[in-house]
Amino acid sequence: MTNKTTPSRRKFLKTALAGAGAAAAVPLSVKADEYVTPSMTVPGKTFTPYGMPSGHEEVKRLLRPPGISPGTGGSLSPLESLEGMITPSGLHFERHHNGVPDIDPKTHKFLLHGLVNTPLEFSMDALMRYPRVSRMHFVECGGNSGANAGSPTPPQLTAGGIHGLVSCSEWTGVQLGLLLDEAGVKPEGKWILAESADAASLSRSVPLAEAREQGILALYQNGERLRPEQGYPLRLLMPGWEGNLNVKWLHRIKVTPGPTMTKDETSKYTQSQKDGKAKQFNFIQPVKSVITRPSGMMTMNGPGYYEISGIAWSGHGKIAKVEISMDGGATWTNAEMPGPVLPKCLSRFRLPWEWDGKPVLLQSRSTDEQGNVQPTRAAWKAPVSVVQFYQYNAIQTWQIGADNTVKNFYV
Ligand SMILES: Nc1nc2c(c(=O)[nH]1)N[C@H]1C(S)=C(S)[C@@H](COP(=O)(O)O)O[C@H]1N2
Ligand SMILES: [Mo]
Repeated sequence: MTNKTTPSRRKFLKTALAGAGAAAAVPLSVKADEYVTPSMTVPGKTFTPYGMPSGHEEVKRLLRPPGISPGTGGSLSPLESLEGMITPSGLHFERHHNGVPDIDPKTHKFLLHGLVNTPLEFSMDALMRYPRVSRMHFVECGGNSGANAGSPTPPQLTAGGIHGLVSCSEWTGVQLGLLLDEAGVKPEGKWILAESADAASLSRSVPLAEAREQGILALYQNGERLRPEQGYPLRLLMPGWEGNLNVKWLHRIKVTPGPTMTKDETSKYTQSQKDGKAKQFNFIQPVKSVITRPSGMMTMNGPGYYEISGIAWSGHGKIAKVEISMDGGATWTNAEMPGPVLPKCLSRFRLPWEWDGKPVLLQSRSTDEQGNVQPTRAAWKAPVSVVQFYQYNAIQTWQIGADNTVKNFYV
């Protein structure tokens, strides 16, 4: 990892941290050479076959109330409590349309058929013998941040409570193109249909060219086999594409002449416009960012030094820059991107900040390598119907009050 700490940042930190009351540390109060902590006086615990977080930590996913059936709904990643760019597997957000199936990898089959020369059937053991690739990518639900789009007044929730339907993992699997080539796609084959083995039988259409180039049949997540919640034992990963078409518990791909027009791409995941028409197949998750620290529902510790930090991402590629505003978008400063900054991956940004205790409207605005810029809420809402909330990527404002509160705010 590169550390691009600039001279100006070092100077800022030196000044900020040297100022009386600015640093968080207190003067040494014990004799350091003689200081014995309680943990030094008793033997430690023994070993466990599978590790868990410290019992002192209580970082959890936020469960959304179930919908029409118990397994319908989701859980959100606690973005405000996480650091870096990778989401721990146990805190990856979940979105299930009919619960988490229990699938035995010994009997699960992946079928590749339709407009191919040789329809193929793969056991999981067979798939495990193919060459693999590892990539770090986010998955974001098309409905993420929808509360900010739909609610006329800003919902008072945490950063994760509003924006937590995004997570990022290292995914390892087999490139879909390899298997499509093995089956031999017929010239009439222009799209694929990917279908799942859960009770929702979720299925989505993807254009063949992109599926072949970008699609990964993911077997591993953060170094271990996929979590059941993320699609064990097999998931289609379309990096940067709308969460919904990253089909979990994948059991077949059919090569088709055109889109199949499934329920998930006709009645849902479309974008209704002001004129009453709906845009279909909005595949790519747009450029976005959110400051996770400080963020909604947090309490400031009064004036002094803070590090502003958050995550930025785009389905179109790498993040080029993130700007920070303290005055609701009137003026902007570039945040630091210490890296790594990878395509279609969460990227961490940081900015050292000395808060004078006065009210602030804190915002981040990201730009991706294709020049897409995060819009204001008003600009995002202008072309779409009032009920539209999919792929909401407007700038998030946190209102910091002189009373130390941090609130969700619309400018
Ligand atoms: N089989 C199946 N695949 C699915 C879903 C589902 O309910 N069933 N949900 C989709 C939706 S809407 C999203 S946003 C992502 C969520 O992935 P995650 O639960 O791993 O975070 O999976 C997609 N793939
Ligand atoms: Mo989703």
